[in-house]
Amino acid sequence: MELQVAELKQKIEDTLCPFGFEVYPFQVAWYNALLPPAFHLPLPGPTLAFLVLSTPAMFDRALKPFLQSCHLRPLTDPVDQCVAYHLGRVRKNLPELQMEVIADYEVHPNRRPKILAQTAAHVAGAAYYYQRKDVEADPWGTQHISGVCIHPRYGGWFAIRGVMLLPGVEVPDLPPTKPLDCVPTRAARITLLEGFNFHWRDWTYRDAVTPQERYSEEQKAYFSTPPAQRLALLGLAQPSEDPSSASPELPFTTLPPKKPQNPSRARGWLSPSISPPASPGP
Ligand code: B12
Repeated sequence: MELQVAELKQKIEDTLCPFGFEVYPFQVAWYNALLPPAFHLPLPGPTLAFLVLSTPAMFDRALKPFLQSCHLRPLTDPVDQCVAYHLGRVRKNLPELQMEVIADYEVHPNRRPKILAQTAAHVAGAAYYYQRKDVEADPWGTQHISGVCIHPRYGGWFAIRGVMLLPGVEVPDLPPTKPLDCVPTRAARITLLEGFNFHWRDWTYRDAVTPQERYSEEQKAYFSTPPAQRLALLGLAQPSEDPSSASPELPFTTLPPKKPQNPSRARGWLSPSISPPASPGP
């Protein structure tokens, strides 16, 4: 890996890894090469970017302490605020760099996602993105089948939180890292995609590989609980709506929309026949 990238990666990891995040460098060109122009990131191809994901440890190491702190604002999702807070720390620790962060939930006015998180995770080598086209002679006819990323150590027990773009930092010689194909057989890919699309609430698709760590029962309960009752589940009170208690501005390109936040916040531009899940999970 280029020295400059290795140094930057180390600095970002020092800031984020203790809180249950992982980061993976990639070139904007690798991402843009797989997507139609409407999804392109408008930066020169060799621009350095980092994919950020959260592991099961994020819940105890980052989210719970964050919820207990005074940073929480009403109306916006606590997990999104927590991630924003930690990415803001990266920005503070690297003041000399221009940095643009795009979170997984950010959408354009037409509701199209600003970043295709799974494609980014795949090109960054973080987690293999299994799609319908990775199954030969698939059995699903005209059904819509969404793809799913599987992490070699956490299976499906992780979430992609966004990308950090470093405009002006160009790394044309960064070698691409292939994601590990940890679900190599047709049968296992069918089970995985059916689990993700039709039974995701039972969590089983996340065990497509035996994970090093899963979400705790408490974490699963948190994400299975409707957003309005989640803080009570952890024995915490809702934050006051007094604007003076607000945390600093989130460091994203746009502020997150008003809640409830779930993947359906970004689905409006897709086929309206896909019904959103009742409760978002990570
Ligand atoms: C909209 C959305 C939904 C919608 C629609 C789902 C869909 N994929 O169509 C709904 C509400 C149904 C949904 C549900 C869920 N979601 Co959702 N959702 C999203 C969201 C916000 C955008 C996905 C999207 O619109 N993609 C657009 C389509 C067109 O992209 P695409 O299918 O990948 O197509 C592109 C690729 O094929 C690429 N391409 C072409 N050739 C090639 C070749 C290669 C090699 C590669 C890599 C790419 C590539 O080009 C295509 C575009 O032209 C993402 C977060 C994000 N910002 O990406 C989360 C996300 C996909 N959801 C996620 C999850 C976990 C879920 C749920 C389990 C609920 C939950 N949160 O617990 C359920 C699962 C049910 C289901 N059917 O998907 C996770 C998936 C994590 C993972 N391990 O993959 C994501 C990444 C959120 C996150 N922060 O981690 N979701």
